[in-house]
Amino acid sequence: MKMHFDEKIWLTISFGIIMGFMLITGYQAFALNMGPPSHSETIDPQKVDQTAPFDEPGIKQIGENEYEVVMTLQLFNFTPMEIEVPAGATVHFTLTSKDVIHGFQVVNTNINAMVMPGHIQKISQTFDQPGEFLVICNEYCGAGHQVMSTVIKVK
Ligand SMILES: [Cu+2]
Repeated sequence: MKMHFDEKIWLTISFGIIMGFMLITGYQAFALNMGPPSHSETIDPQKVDQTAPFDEPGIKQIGENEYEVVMTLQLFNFTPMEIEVPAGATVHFTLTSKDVIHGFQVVNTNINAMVMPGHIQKISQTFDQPGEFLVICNEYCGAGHQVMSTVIKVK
């Protein structure tokens, strides 16, 4: 196969860029231990009900207009079912799954997280506007996936 000299140069540069990215990503992942934040805390998925804080899922006020929501996701619902916070509240979600991979997406916010069994997912959000925010599971998790939803009420 005959190849132009220009083509060889571009192929070499492209290959070099790809290798560079792979080396940088590999160095960050393995040498600097920079994984996704959800990987920093793990839990035994068989013992979620016995492990704090998931032994008491619910909503807790932790500051002036600041709340912590400890939530478990399971086929096919969210626990707690009802979340109600005042407008302007900052909510820190601590999530884990009791069975398979679920999604935690809050419509009209930037929250869109994958919730995996064995891992603790943390995500914070300030709800400035009152309203009802639909929460859906956006990872296909089984036959009842389409009914897996709840609502966050901001009053
Ligand atoms: Cu689900």
